[in-house]
Formats: sequence, structure tokens, C-alpha cells
Amino acid sequence: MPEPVQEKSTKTTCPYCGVGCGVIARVGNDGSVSITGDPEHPANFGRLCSKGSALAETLDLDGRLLYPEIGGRRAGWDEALDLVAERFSQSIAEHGPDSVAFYVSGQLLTEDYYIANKLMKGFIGSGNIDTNSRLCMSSSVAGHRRAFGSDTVPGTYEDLELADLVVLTGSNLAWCHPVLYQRLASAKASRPEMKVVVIDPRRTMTSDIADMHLAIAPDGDTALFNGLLSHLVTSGAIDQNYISAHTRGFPEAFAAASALDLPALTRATGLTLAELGDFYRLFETTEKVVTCYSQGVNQSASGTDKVNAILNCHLATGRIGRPGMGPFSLTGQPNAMGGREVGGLANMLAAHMDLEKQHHRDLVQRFWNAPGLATKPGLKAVDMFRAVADGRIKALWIMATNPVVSMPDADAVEAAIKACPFVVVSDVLRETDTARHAHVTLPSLGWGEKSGTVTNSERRISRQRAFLVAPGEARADWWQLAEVGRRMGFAEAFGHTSPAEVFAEHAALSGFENDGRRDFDISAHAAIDEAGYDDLPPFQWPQPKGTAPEERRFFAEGGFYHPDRRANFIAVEAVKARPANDAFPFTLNTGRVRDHWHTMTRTGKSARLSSHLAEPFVEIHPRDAQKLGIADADLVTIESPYGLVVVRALITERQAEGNLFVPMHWNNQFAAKGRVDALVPPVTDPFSGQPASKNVAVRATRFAAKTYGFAVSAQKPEVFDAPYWAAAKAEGGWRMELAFRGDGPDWIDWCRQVFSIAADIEPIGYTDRTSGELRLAFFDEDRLLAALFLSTRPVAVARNWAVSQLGASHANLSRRFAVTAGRPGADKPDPGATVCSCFSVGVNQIAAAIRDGCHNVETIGEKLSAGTNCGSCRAEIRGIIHACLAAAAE
Ligand SMILES: Nc1nc2c(c(=O)[nH]1)N[C@H]1C(S)=C(S)[C@@H](COP(=O)(O)OP(=O)(O)OC[C@H]3O[C@@H](n4cnc5c(=O)[nH]c(N)nc54)[C@H](O)[C@@H]3O)O[C@H]1N2
Ligand SMILES: Nc1nc2c(c(=O)[nH]1)N[C@H]1C(S)=C(S)[C@@H](COP(=O)(O)OP(=O)(O)OC[C@H]3O[C@@H](n4cnc5c(=O)[nH]c(N)nc54)[C@H](O)[C@@H]3O)O[C@H]1N2
Ligand code: SF4
Ligand SMILES: [Mo]
Repeated sequence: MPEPVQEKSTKTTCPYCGVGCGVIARVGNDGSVSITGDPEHPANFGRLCSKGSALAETLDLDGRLLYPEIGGRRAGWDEALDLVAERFSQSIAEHGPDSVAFYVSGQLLTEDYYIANKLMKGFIGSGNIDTNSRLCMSSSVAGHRRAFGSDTVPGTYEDLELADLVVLTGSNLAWCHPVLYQRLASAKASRPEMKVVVIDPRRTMTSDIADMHLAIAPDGDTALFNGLLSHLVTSGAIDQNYISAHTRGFPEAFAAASALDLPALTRATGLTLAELGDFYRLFETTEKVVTCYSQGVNQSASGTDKVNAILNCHLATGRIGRPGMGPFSLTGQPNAMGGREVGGLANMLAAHMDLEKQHHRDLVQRFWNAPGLATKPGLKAVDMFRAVADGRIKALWIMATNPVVSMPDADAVEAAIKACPFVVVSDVLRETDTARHAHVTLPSLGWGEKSGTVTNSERRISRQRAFLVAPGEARADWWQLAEVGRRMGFAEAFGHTSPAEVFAEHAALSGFENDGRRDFDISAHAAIDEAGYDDLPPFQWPQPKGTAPEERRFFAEGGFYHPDRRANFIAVEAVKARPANDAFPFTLNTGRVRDHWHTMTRTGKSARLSSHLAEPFVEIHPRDAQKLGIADADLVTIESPYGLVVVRALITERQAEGNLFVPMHWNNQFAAKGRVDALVPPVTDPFSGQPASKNVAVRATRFAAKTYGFAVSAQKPEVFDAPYWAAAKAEGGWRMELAFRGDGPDWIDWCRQVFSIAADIEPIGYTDRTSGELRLAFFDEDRLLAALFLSTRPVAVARNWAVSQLGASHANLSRRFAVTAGRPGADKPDPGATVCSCFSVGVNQIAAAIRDGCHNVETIGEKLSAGTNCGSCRAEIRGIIHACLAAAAE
């Protein structure tokens, strides 16, 4: 009898999005890990999305950085840390503190972030620490601070369930905050009178639950919400008492808001009068409104103004901080909020204090006993990499972010990093597009190994707890920073021995000389010990000293954080913001897909997650495609003055005419030319410094390939040269899409090299000169090693079926030839492209169930299980049902 598997279970938090779901990790005594939702966590009450459910598949050590390296050779920690401290100290001594910089991340834990910020701002004495949150949340931060005097998210997740109207603008909640979307969808199902409005140039999966989808023109949001404010005034829906008791600046904001007449408003928003009227009336007549916004608002040259245009409407109606009411900035990364709390942005100080305020600087300097606190804000991300490029920054430490993929003008960022005299990268992976240019790479602990806290979008602080042993010599990020701090001569300030000690110091600083003047106060935890930290349950801030945890909202009764405790209305002007022109006539929009996370360093490891969308693509409207001579599955080159990508055409009416959408995830590890940030100009919002990643002028042309290919391989493909390739992890191996301009090489040799096939293994296959088709398959006994399918047209091979052949037995010759035919036999139908990644259910299986009479998501779930675990694909299933039923009715 095998030993029963002993399980150890640990409560921790999902490392992906800002919803911050609680998970339970169970480790068997055979080392296997299973992940389930934590039913007691108030963010998700047990729910998980596809990414959270697949976490266990991303924990392998494949590709991990396990030891410090200097110049690519293995080094000891002491040697590496001494070198980092020495090179930073040397640069500071020779060129001053502003000659060094840290570029960090909202995926650090609060404790890592706190130490990074303390070292740079307090002890190195420069403001040059910025974070990928600059690309993510900085417009929200700037908007909050202008209006409220502090970076405060007033509401809670429950407000989305309590509201009678939820407005989602610039948010693809169904894919990017899926568990919050599920909470919203179930609230709406139980209270059908609740209305949802989605404002997005694309008809996303989120729009599928919407009562109203407003396909707004790119960057039309300021005009839309200005028009709304104006309407609220003329219709008498404003709350005069709230305005006079708790705010200032209303007349100026109203005057600016009324600047556009109705025809101008329809032009600026791209919406009809009827659409505007319907939305405005709905907002006017519904008291309980929550307006959620994310990157469609933040990532814009007018992002901060968009945020304030939204806040103005909630302040004017007094709909803020009461149950079911308020503006709600949805944060992206698991610890975007924690990073803001410790002051990780170049223009902030610690504990929500302000680097520009003398009394805040003085307070933090005394608390830290810092030798020379930074006296001015540091460089924001885009400017920071400019300073790296022109040599002002001579030593750079990049931690938990992959700027060569995610920064605008990414090719220039790569060149800057390559040319920088000294670059340190702390990462969990050895080979990322950024880490490959580092002089020193430091192995960090990853999720499941590290320990600390994160704060989600509703101000809830949760523990991340370790449940795996540290692999190799990997160490925590905070430890790496503290060690360098000690070696730079600041031993006393960086004597922490555990994350609990760091957290306690952070909590103490938040309450230091606070007296209710600052929103962020968690001093109730200032004396927390190791045991208390181990047990710390999720809690929402604020929690000042001497108080019990409490779920609270901000600003229902005013109490803002400007000196007079009033909120500011901000007069914002709608600007024309379509950079598209004759040479670059399309507006490129960028963003996320359901099953990938950022630069794919983690989700790229999961076959299930990689099967939903397995290559980089561009969504394009059918009429635009027709004009450009682009057919479905063709390849498209997209160019801006900054760079180019080659991606697959996905023709869809969900995309507005004149607009294109390319996801941000693909990089040099997974595709030949898929880094979309190579196209994005370094244009930023004037207040926040956040790049305008969603409105880029580009041109598009059909990529004329002579040969198209698809391949499956048991081995990871070796790097090779082709104008187009995209590789994705698949069950039992890898799958690849290919295209070549010329006739191509000797394909048998090519396969041997790229798929690592031994010389004595002969392929089976055939060539058809008339159709230009070539099929090759290599077997080791009954096991498929690799198969290559080439054609002069995009290859018509049942992808998921071909992938499944990697795991199948091919004992007889006819089965082997079936592989080269590229078609499943009648006994094994092709499941089609994956829709439900939890149960690997494909579109063909769903279509078959619909033909068998399953006409709603529930009956599909009963028959195929699809959509019954995480629910992230339910909107897509609903779409397939509608499409099939509509087609059947024609
Ligand atoms: N699956 C998945 N989930 C994620 C992430 C991930 O990588 N993958 N990343 C996380 C992170 S860090 C973040 S920041 C969040 C981002 O979450 P979201 O902001 O929801 O995601 P995006 O896809 O970047 O952009 C949202 C939408 O903005 C729309 N948009 C573009 N321009 C405009 C405009 O001018 N006005 C309006 N109103 N809308 C516009 C886009 O069409 C897009 O559908 O997601 C988090 N969750
Ligand atoms: N065009 C375009 N560009 C965008 C966006 C967009 O919508 N469009 N979105 C922007 C936004 S909102 C964001 S948040 C950024 C995200 O962009 P990035 O931050 O660059 O993306 P990630 O892939 O999450 O990078 C995290 C890195 O940290 C490593 N890592 C993981 N865990 C740890 C850890 O514990 N410690 C350390 N040291 N390393 C770790 C991972 O291996 C990976 O290399 O992209 C931005 N760029
Ligand atoms: S919604 Fe999904 S990705 Fe986000 S925290 Fe929850 S499980 Fe993780
Ligand atoms: Mo983000």
C-alpha cells in the first residue's frame, strides 16, 4: 500500500492581480502542490480565476535563477553583494547620489518595497527609485492626491455588489479582475434591476454582462465625464450640501465641464446623442453608483485628468464613501497598493507622505535617523531610462519587473540597459529579456517561497506565506537590499532579521506623529511580533493604534486630507487626443488577455493557460482587414516610428474600425517580434508621468510569407532565425507557429537542430509540390518527438489535436501517418481552440453540445464541466452559444 499523502496546508494570497484572493496551498509529502480558494478570505470567499487555479503548474524550477551570477559566472552571495555595494558607493562618491537608481515593482512585497525605498530615499539620499506602478497606477495616485489630498481609495469590493449602477470604464474586469467580475456578475444575477455600463473602445468579454456598452473613442473619457458633470448640474442631480460643506473649486470645474456643446461632445466621445443621453440619465437617476476604472483611464497622456473628471462627478453628487457608492480605482498588481503605501514612487515618501513637503521630510528623517534624506522627487520611469540612456545614471538595480518588455519605447530601453555601466537584476528567472543584459543577477525567492504582506485594491492587507523551501541559494528581495545597505555603511538602519521586523517598522512609521492627519495609519500593528505576524489575518487599513480592525469607507462626511480637510474639484479640459495621422493611420490599443500575466514569465510555464491564446495577435475590424487585404489567420506587420511587431490577424467586429488591439504579453522568449512596447512612444501624462500605452499611431500591412508552418515538439525548441515564430508550452511539450519569407532551409536538418532530434532518427512524411505542403514527423519508437506542417497558406491543422499527439501512443504505422495528415480520425474529434482552460474544453466541443440542445452556460457546464470551476470563460461560452444559435437561425 502506498503511504497516504500527508498534507500541510498554508493560507496565503494569490500573486497575480490586485483583487488579492486568499488561497490555500496544500503540499503533499511527495512534494505535490494543490491550490484552492480560501473560503474565509474576504476578497474572494473561496473563488479563484483561471490563473489562480493554475498556480501549482507554475512552481517548477525550470529556468529558475538559483545562484548569484557576475558576468554570467556563478558567484557567492558575499562576492555579489560586496560588488553591488561597492559599485553603487563608488558612483555616489564620484557622481553624487542621483547617479544611481532603483527600478522596482508592484509585485514586490510591502517589506521588500519598504527597504528599497528607505535605502534610496533615506540613506543614499536620492529620489531615484521608481516602479512599474508608474506604468500602471500613477495617474490614479495623482488624481486622488489632487482631489482628496491623499492617495485614498474610498470604497470596498462590497460596494460593487451593493450598487444599483456599476460603471466600468477602461476596465476589462472579466479578464483582468475575474473574481471581482464574478462577484459583480452574481450580484447582478440575484438583483437583475442592477445596471452595468461598460465604457471601452472594444467590445470586451466584460461588455457581455453590460446593459449598455459605450464604444468610446480613444481617450474620450474626459469629455464623457465632463459632459456628465454638466448634465448632473442642469438636471439638478448634484448635492449642494455636500459641495458646500466638504469641497472647493466647484464653479471652475463646472465651467470647464460645460465647455463642449452637445455636437462637440459627440465628436470627442465618438458616441451618439442617444447613447450619451441614456448613460447620463441612468447616472442622474441612480443614487447608488460605483465607477470603476483601470488602465483605459490611467494609461493615457490625459490619464490624471480622466481620473479627476470621474472624481468630480462623484464629489458633485456626494456619492462617495457610502455603501454602494463611490469612485473605485482597480489596481493591477498584487501589491500595487502596498508600493504606494511605502512611497515606492519617485515623487512620494514613506507611509503616504509627500517628498515635496518639508514637514513630511523632517518627520521621516527623524523616524529613520537618516543621514541625508532625498530633498527632491526622483526620476519617473520614462525619464529614469532616458537618464540611463544618456549616461546620467551609472548604476541601476532592477527588481521584479521586466522593462525591456513592458516599458514604452522598449527597444530604446533595451539599448539603454545594455549601455549602462553597471546593472543589477533581481529576478526569479535566469533568462528574461532584461536579465540577459545584467552585470550581476541575484536570485530572488518566488511566490510560495517568500513571506510578507500585500495590499489589494480595497485597502486590505493580507499575508503571503511561504509553503515551499527556498530553491538553490535564492534569497528574499528585502534581504538583498538590506545586505547592500549594511555593506554601504548603514548597518544600524538595515539590521532587520525578518519580514515581521520590517512590517512593524513600517506600521510604526505610519502612525508616527499622525494624529489623524494622514489617511494611511496601521500603527495598531507597530509592536507586532513574529507569532502575531505569522497569524495576521487579512485586515483593511486604516487601523490606528488602540483600535480594532474595522471595514470602513472614506469621505462620506468629508474629512479629506488637504490642510482645510476639503476636497478639490479639478477643472479639466477635454483635449483632442488622436495621434493617428496619414502615415500612421491606425490607433493601436494594448492590454491583456485572460490567461496570461504580463511578460509571461509565470503563465508561460502552464500548458493550460498557454492554450487559450497561443500566439501574439492583433484584433482588427473586418472592413479594415479587407482594405488592407488581410484575411483571417494572415500575419500582419504593425509599425510605428519606434519599432515593429509581426502578429497574427484576428478579425473581429468587437474591435472598432480604425483601431487595433495587440496584447502586451509576448516577448523575445516566446516570439520573434511580439514585444508591442517596441511600438509605444515614450509619451507621458504631464501630472503622473504615466505612459500613454493605449493610444499609439501605427500603420499595418499584410506580412507576405512564402511559407507558413505549425509544429509540435516534445523538447523546448532551440532558438533560431525566422521572421515570425511564436512558441507556447503545450501538454507534453511545445507548440509553434512559424512563417518564412523565402523557400526555407533543408527542413529535415532544420527540425533536427531546432527540436534536438538525434541524427539516426528518420522522419516520415511527404511533400506535395503543387500545394506546397510539407509534412514531417519524427518518432522514437511509438512516441512522437516532433511534427512539422508547412504550407504556402496559413496551415490548416487541428492545433489541439496535434498537440495531444505528443502524449499519445503511435504503436502502428497508420497512427503515425495520421499525424502527418494533420487531421484527427473520426474516433477522436478535434476539440478546437481552448475556451475553458480549467477543464481543457475546446470550442468544437462546446459547439457540439449546443447542437445537442445545451443552450445556456449552465447546461453546457453540466455536460462538459466547462465554466464550472473558475468561471473565467463563462462570458466566452455565452458568446459561442449566441453565435451558434444566431447562425442556426439564419
Ligand atoms: N489576465 C490578466 N489579468 C491581469 C493582468 C494580466 O497581465 N493578465 N495584469 C494586472 C495588471 S498589472 C493590471 S494594471 C490590470 C489591468 O486591467 P485592465 O485595465 O482592465 O486591463 P487592460 O487590458 O490593460 O485595459 C482595459 C481596457 O481599457 C480599454 N481602453 C483602451 N483605451 C481606452 C480609452 O481611451 N478609454 C476607455 N474607457 N477604455 C480604453 C482597452 O480596450 C481595454 O479593454 O490587470 C491586472 N490583471
Ligand atoms: N503596451 C503596454 N505596456 C504595458 C502595459 C500595457 O497595458 N500596455 N501595462 C503596464 C502595466 S499596468 C504593468 S503593471 C507592467 C508590468 O510589466 P512587468 O513588471 O515588466 O511584468 P512582469 O512580467 O510581471 O515582470 C515581473 C518580473 O519579476 C520577476 N519576478 C516574479 N516574482 C518575483 C519576485 O518575487 N522577486 C523578484 N525579484 N522578481 C520576481 C518575473 O520573473 C518577471 O521577470 O507593464 C506595463 N506595460
Ligand atoms: S482574480 Fe484571479 S488572478 Fe486575481 S487574485 Fe484572484 S485568483 Fe488571483
Ligand atoms: Mo499594472
